Amino acid sequence: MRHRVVLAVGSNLGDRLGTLQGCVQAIGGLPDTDVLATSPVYETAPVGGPAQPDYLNAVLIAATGLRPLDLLAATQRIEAESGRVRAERFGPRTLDIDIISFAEEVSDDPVLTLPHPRAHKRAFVLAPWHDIDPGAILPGRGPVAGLLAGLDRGGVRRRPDLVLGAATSGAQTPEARTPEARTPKAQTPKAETP
Ligand code: A4P
Ligand code: MG
Repeated sequence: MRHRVVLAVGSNLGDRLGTLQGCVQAIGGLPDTDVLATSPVYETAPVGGPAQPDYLNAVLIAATGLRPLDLLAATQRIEAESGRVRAERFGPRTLDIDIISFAEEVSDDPVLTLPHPRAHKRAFVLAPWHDIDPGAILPGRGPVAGLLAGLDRGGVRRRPDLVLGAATSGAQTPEARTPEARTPKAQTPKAETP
């Protein structure tokens, strides 16, 4: 059985857009997993932590047959493969993947807290999520539209010039063409099984 999951991705080091595009490909390449939608890309002022560069943030909606902890392990492996070093909590990173929601699950397990314990107060998560699913509900918190209406959206700017493809061979954008850009693996779209 497959579950609908919402993932928030962020990067504020290196080739940010190329890393996020590689992440979309890697999530779509996980066993029994398809990326159903990728949000617009936002450039966002860092929240918390030390002084650090602005982030690119986006949200993915996926369907997966993986169990929650197996999905977490897989996303942490993808983070590590992006060159992420866990130096400092809330510090700069090449790639952060947060599991915002996993079906309707609610859990206060610190290893995997569901929904993500800070998602409801983060415009850099809720704005891109709302773009691709205006009727979304954050389990235990309510409609994303209502949560977003109560937040300050300053410092969260849409970047229409930066586009993530769900299943393409790479985004053709100035940032993706920088020398450090990686060429994401092409992904063959898979039909979703009921
Ligand atoms: N963990 C528990 N629940 C979850 C979940 N739902 N999804 C545990 C993912 N991980 C979860 O995470 C620490 C531990 O959280 C993991 O071992 C996992 O078992 P981490 O990724 O190693 O460390 P972190 O990211 O520094 O800490 P944390 O608490 O995940 O930070 P956040 O909440 O992810 O915040 N500002 C802007 N503008 N954009 C950003 O993307 N991101 C952060 C990081 C701070 N400021 C930001 C942004
Ligand atoms: Mg994190």
